[in-house]
Amino acid sequence: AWQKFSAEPFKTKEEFEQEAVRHIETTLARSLYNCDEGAAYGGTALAFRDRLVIDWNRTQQNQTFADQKRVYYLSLEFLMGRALDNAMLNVQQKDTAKAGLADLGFRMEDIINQERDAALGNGGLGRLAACFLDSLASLNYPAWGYGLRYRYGIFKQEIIDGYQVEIPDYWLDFNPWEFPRHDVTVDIQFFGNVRKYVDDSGKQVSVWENGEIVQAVAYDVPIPGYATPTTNNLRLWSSKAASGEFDFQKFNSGEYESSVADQQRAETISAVLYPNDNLERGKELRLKQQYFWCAASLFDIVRRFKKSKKAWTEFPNAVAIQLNDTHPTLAIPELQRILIDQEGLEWDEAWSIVQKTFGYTNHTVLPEALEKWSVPLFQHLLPRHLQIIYDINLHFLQYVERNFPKDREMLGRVSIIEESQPKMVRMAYLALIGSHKVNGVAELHSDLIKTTIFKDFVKIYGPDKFTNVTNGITPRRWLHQANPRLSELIASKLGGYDFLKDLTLLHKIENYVDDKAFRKEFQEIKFANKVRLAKHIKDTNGVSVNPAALFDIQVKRIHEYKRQQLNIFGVIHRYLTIKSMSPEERKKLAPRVSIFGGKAAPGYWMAKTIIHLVNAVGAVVNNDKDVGDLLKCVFVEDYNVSKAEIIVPASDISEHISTAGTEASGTSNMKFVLNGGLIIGTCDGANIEITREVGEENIFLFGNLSEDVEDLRHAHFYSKFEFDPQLQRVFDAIKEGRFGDAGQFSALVNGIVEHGDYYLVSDDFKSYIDTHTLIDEAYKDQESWVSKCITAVARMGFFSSDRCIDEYAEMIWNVEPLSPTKKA
Ligand code: DL6
Repeated sequence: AWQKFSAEPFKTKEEFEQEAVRHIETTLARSLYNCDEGAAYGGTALAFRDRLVIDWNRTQQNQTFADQKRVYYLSLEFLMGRALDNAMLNVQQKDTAKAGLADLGFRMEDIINQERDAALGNGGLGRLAACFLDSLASLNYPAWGYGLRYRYGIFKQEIIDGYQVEIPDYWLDFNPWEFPRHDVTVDIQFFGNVRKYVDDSGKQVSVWENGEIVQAVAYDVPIPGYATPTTNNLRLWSSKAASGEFDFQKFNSGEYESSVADQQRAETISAVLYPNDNLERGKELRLKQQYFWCAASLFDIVRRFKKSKKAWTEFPNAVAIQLNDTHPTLAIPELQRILIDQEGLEWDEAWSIVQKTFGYTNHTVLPEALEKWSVPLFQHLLPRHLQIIYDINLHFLQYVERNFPKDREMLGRVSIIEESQPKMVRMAYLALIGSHKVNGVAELHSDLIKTTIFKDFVKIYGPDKFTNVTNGITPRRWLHQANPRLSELIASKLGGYDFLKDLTLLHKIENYVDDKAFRKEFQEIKFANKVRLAKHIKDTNGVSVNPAALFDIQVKRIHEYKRQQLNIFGVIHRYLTIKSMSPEERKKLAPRVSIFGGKAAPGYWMAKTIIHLVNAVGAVVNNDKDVGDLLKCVFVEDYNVSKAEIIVPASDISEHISTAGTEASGTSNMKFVLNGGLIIGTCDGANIEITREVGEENIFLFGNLSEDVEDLRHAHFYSKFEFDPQLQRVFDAIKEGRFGDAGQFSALVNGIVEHGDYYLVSDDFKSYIDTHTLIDEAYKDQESWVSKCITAVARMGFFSSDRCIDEYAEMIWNVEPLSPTKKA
C-alpha cells in the first residue's frame, strides 16, 4: 500500500532540526553562527521539500502505472503565493517545525515571512488556478498544471507621493520549490513558411519549415495535497536559445553584443508576465508566449501518451485538457497540426479527437478582455496555424450554412475570422468551437455568456455544450492558513479538521450561533486579526487605526468595472457628512476604517488616478482633527497573496461592488465571508450565490440589476440626467481642490458627468450610501452582527474549490480520483 512508501514524517522536533541544520550547513553552506532568518527559512524549506519529493515521485509513478485519464490544466497564470506554510500544513507537520525552529531560536512567523510570493498571475484567474491545483491534489486526481516560468512575476507596487510606481519583481534568486529538468526540453518553432506537396499516395502534405527555433526547458514544482500523499506536478516552461550557447563566430570576430542577441531574444519569451487583468493588448511577444507554452505542453502530453502505444482514438480517454480562459487556445490548432501533419491522421478523425479533448472556461464578458489577434501577425509568426484555423473555420461555417440557411448574417457573426481591417482571429470562438464543453464561473455569468457573447453558438450547438461551474477557494489556505485561530475554534466544535476536506461540514457550527463562549471567542479572534492588520498598516503606512472601528475593505485589482471609484466617493461623502455634523451628532457615529489595496495595470491611467485619489483623500481625512478616529482611509501597498492572508481575516465588511453583469464571479468575496466578515455587494457574479447560501439577511446588497444596465447606459446619453445631490457634493469637493489639485482627478469625474458614466456610478450611488448607513446601524448592534457573521461562515461550505474540481471532473473531464492507498 502507498502508506508504506509514503515519505516518513519527522518523528520528533529534533529530527526536523537535524534535517534543517544539515541543509543550512551543507546545501546552503552556512555556518550555524551565521544563520539568519533567511538561512533558517532555506533549511526549513529544504527539509520539507525532501518530504514532498518522495511523495511526488511515488505519485507520478503510481499515476503512470494506473494509466487512468489525466487532467492537464493549462493556465498562463498561477498565483501561488508562498509554498512553505502550505507544505507544512499539507503534510501536517507545522507544529513539529514550529517547536524545532523555536529550539533553534526562531519564530515560525518570521521564517514564513522570509519567503517571496510566487506571483505568476494578475488576480482572480491566476489565484483560481492555484486553488484548483491544491484541490486536484487534495482530492487525489491525476493532474498536471502547465504554465510559464516568468523570471519576473507581477510587478511590486510602491506608492510614492500617492502614485503607483512599478518595480520589477525578480523572484527567482532563491526558489527551493522548483526543479529544473534540463533533460526535458522541446524545440519550438516560430516564423518560416509552409511548403505543400502531394506525396506518392496522393495525399496533400504540409511542411512548416525555415523557422526560428527556441528551446523550452521544463521546471517542475511539487503540489502537495492536504492530508494525502498525492503530490501532483506543476510544469513551468522557461525559454532559451535552441543552441543553448551564444554565437561563437560572432564572438570571435569581436561582435560581442550581437553574439548574445539570439540568446537574449529567446530568453525574452518567458521573461515577464503581462500585468493586465481583464485587458488584452495584442502584443507580438504575448502571442509568442502563448504559442511557446502551448506547443511545449502539447508536445509533452503527446510524448507521454505515445509511450502507452495506444491508438489515437484513445487520446481523449487518456487526456483531458482544460483551457483557463482563451490564453491557451493555440493548443487547439497545435494538436490538430500534430495529428494531421506529424501523425498522418485524416482531418475529421483528428478534429473529433481535438474536440473531445478540450474544455474551455470563460472568465469574462468584458469586450476589452476578449482576445483577438491580427491575421497578418498570425501569418508572420505561425503560418501553419493560420492555415489550420482557416480550415477549422471553413468546416464550421459550412456546417452553420447547412443548418441555418435562412440566417445569412450568422456566418459573419460566428466566423472565427472577424472581417475587420486588419482581419482578426477571435480566440474565444476558436476555443468554443474546438472544445466539447464551455463553462462560465458563476451562475449569472454562465447565463450571460449564453445570451450575449455566445448567443449564436447556443443555437448552433444547443444548450448542452454550455455549463456552469461556480468558482471556489481552497479552505486550506483561505481558512486554516490565513486564520488559524478561527480554524482551531471550528475544529474544537466539530471534533477535528475534517471540514478542511469537506467544507460542507461547516454547517454544524450554526448550532453554536447562540453559544456564549463560542461567540465570545469568535469576536476575540476577529479583533485579534484586526489588531494584526492595524499593526501592518501602522508599520507600512504610518497611520494609526483603531481596531475597534468597523474595518471596511476593498482589495482586488483596480479597475473601473470593479468600481473602487464608487467606494472612494462614498468615503468622501462620509467625510463631508462628518464635517457638517455637530460634536453631539458625531458621538453617535460608528468609527470606520476604509482600507483599499490592489494593483493597476501600468498603462491603465484611469485606474492609477483612482489610486491617487484614494491616497489624496487619506492624506486629508487622516490628518483632520475634527474627524479623529471616526474615519480613516488607507491604501495598503503591494497587495498580493501573502498580504491577503493578513487582510482578509480582518474585515468586518468587504466591498464587491462591480457594475452588475461585469464581474464574472469574484473569489475574494468567498474568502472574506469564510473568515467571518460580511459583504456589501451588487447582484453580480458569485455574490448572487453567496446570498442564496448565507441568506439575504446576512449580506448587504444594493444597486441596479444586470438586466437594467443597458437601458441605464442608454438613458445617460439620451435623457437629461439629474445627479444625486450627495454625489454632486462629492464632485464639488473634489473640484474645489479639497484633496489637492482638482485637475488631477477631472477625468474621473468627467467620465461620469460628461461621458456617459459607463459603469453606472451615479445610478448606484444613493443605494450604495444608504446601504452603508444600514451597515453602520447593524454594526452598532454587535450581538446581532456576530450572529450574522457566524451564520454566514457556517453556510459557506458550497464555495470550496474541492466542490468545483469534483464538478469539473464529473461534467467536463470524465476523470476519477486515484486512491493513493491503492497500489497500481
Ligand atoms: O474566474 C476567476 C476570475 C473571476 O473570479 C473574476 O470575476 C474575473 O474577472 C476573472 N477574469 C479574468 C479574465 N481575464 N482575462 N482574460 O481575469 O476571473
